[in-house]
Amino acid sequence: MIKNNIPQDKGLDHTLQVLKEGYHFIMNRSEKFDSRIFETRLLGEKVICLIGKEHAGLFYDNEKFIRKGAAPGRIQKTLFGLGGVQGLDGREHHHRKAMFMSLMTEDKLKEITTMTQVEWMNEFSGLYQKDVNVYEAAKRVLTRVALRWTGMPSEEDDLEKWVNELSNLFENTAKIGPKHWKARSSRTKAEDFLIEVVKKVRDQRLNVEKDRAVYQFSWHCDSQGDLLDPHTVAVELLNLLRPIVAISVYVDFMLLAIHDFPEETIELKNGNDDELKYFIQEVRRYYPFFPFTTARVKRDFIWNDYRFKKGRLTLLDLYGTNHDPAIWSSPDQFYPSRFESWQGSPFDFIPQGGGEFDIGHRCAGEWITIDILKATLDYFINRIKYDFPVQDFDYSMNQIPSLPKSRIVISNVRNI
Ligand code: HEM
Ligand code: MYR
Repeated sequence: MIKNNIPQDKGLDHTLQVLKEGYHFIMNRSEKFDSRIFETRLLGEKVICLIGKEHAGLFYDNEKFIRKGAAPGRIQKTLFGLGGVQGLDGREHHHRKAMFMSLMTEDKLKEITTMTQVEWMNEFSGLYQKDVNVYEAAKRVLTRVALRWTGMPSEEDDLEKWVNELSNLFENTAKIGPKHWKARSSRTKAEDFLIEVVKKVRDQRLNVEKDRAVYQFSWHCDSQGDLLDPHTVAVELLNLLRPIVAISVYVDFMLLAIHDFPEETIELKNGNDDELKYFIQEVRRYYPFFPFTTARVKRDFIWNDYRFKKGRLTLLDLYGTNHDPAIWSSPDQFYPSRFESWQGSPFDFIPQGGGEFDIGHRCAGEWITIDILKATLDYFINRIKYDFPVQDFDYSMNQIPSLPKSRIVISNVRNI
């Protein structure tokens, strides 16, 4: 029997509730309807919301969902860029995704770990005894890492400019009014600069190492064998530069966890690799960052007796799935050891999306994120000592992305 009765969130439009309820919007309704699937209305259209492991498995079925036209226009024009990998499907997506995944070799990951260690040491040399805003420091450190690792031509004098343009893209994408427009202007400026870089690489006015992303992307051919247009290369280079800097949000929450759960840091002393990893995984599970991801129904289908209509916008709740009590015992407790027994399913722990890397839209930078955080955690636990002065450690659940209000300030920094 076909039910066709996906629970309906009554009312004309719930966009304002998303702004009010933030990371809890989907969870709140899922609890109210006692259902991991329900339908609501956002930005003037019907939207299906999904939460949990089984529903994540459905969402990442390429036969059932596509990404074309799925991301809201304002997110595309700021965070993602137009023509990038996030909006591609099928063969075109697999080919473009391979361009990203070819950079994620063991050697390249080791290199980014070393770069992170070096840049934290550079950032802190000379700053001893002073107060440090960890979020701002992380953005500088990771901007240097991002520029160096991708092979971007840049001078230390340009650093502040890059920090600002790249941060605007993820800090202000979900804002409304002037901040959102600031993000749009940063995208235009960054893309224009990168288009010139690509042109210079192609006509050999700029020499870049061949194994760097700037070179690889500039000479990448699409599935028809044609070079990508320079704008698309710029968008994809920003899909590396921007999120590497965005890891600063996790760095900040990691420091908050060090402050709030000191008993969980004891095992981290002297860098036991597994313990570092469990702590980082728990930071990525526990704290809010990327709220949900979007797709559209590819063609009419029926699943578990529910009717899905071609074209329907569908949201998968990433934060909610990471806090689903059916998957995680005491989900609101910070407990890194839970990852000792985690089975590694692609659908239950999805802070950076789920499913597969190569043929799905799972985050291309998940390994980089883990390695950068591991090097950073080791640095903050085993290389330096510091105090946490009085500050507001609270964070909001309806600011997207969320951040500790004080941005985490540390003082009296000294080497161990
Ligand atoms: C995709 C989150 C870091 C590159 C995604 C998706 C999410 C995400 C939620 C979409 C998954 C989906 O729609 O199914 C994050 C978070 C990060 C992060 C929270 C922490 C800062 C990175 C890094 C890189 C990166 C460091 C690159 C170095 C990408 C790319 C995609 C992507 C290229 C598009 C993949 C595709 O469409 O196939 N990320 N990401 N991300 N991410 Fe990340
Ligand atoms: C990145 O830069 O790609 C990494 C993380 C950025 C997170 C920014 C949070 C805003 C997400 C808005 C909702 C997206 C709906 C498709």
